[in-house]
Amino acid sequence: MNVITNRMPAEKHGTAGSDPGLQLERIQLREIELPLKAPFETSFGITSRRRVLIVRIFDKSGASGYGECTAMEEPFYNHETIDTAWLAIREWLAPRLLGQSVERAADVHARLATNIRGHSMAKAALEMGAWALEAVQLGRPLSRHLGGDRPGLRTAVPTGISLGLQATPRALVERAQAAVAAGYQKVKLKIEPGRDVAFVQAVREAVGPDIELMADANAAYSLEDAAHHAALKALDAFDLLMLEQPLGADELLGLATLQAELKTALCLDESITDRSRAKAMVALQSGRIINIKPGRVGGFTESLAIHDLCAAASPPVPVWCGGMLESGIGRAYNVALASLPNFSLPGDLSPSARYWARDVVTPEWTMNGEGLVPVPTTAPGLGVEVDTDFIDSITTRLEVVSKRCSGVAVA
Ligand code: OSB
Ligand code: MG
Repeated sequence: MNVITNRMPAEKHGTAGSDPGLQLERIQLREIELPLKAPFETSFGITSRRRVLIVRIFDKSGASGYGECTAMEEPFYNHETIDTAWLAIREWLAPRLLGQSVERAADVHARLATNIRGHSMAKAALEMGAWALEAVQLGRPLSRHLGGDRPGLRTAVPTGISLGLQATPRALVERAQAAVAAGYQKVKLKIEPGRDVAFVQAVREAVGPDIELMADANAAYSLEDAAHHAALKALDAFDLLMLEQPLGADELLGLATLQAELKTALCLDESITDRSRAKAMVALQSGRIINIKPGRVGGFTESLAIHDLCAAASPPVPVWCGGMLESGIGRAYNVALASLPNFSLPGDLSPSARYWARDVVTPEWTMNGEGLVPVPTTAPGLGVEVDTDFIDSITTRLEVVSKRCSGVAVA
């Protein structure tokens, strides 16, 4: 059997008495099960309950930061799953951090990315947990720790809603009207071949021309299929704010062809796996807007890089923060990220009550009648408390990886 010793990034040697860094000691992995209030259907499948991987990173003093892995149960949105993420964290990623001299949360991405390919959602769970822990150590709210001294940080973030596929245009229209009445600033409609033009048309006619409407195909169309191509072109008539990920994640050239044919801006989600893909989108004109999901791109450091390169592009590329049906823990990261200034379009940041009978944080995430979600700007760390009794009661798997050894416990 060949055993390859993986090269780790070079250690940074501080001088005696210098900053001791994060001092990461122990990582707890926990799987919880949360039933959705209503099933959520996209072109790749139906989700009725979430199995969510929550990580908790402890430092030497016992302070901790939570992180949420956005990988789903099956490799339908992307190739990762909760189980591949669990394996990657335990076997390859946690050993890169525990007992190692990690100075800053901003260094964690490079430490996890060097010579370990892929597994971005697994990396992101740890990386964002490290940012949260560092925010706790410094006594700062996560959003302000992340935003630093950038001008224009938001105190509330505008949100839209992502509506799953429905059986009939009528059912979709009812949900869209309810969303508009609730104050959501944008309505996103999931589409797939066969449930597209008539559905979008019905909603546009029902809500009128002033509502920000968009569609998300989750990569379900191919330009090689004439009927698909015709449907995508027909969507151009409905004055959509954007059309999200019509083609496959790797189809940057096909997306550029399609973008040249449409008035509607294309927005990329699955395609943007890191900053180099964002640069390629801009250079190839494969889209004009980016949905940043910090989990998909490996965490906050990469999200900040994409945010900044989009702001510096000419013309600037607007970005917004997507969602992955996160629990209230993951939502804290998305809300903090969306408080950055170039998040100029409403995100998919619905309040807790849209997804869950009971969320895992207190207070739960709320939205006001203008579609605004308040950003916690005073309490250190996430700005919400994790309801530990509740997450204990819905935990189905627990494992601790520590500096010296790893142990398994089943709740
Ligand atoms: O493509 O944006 C997507 C949910 C799961 C997987 C992919 C997507 C979505 C959503 C839901 O659209 C957004 C939300 O969390 O409300
Ligand atoms: Mg999407």
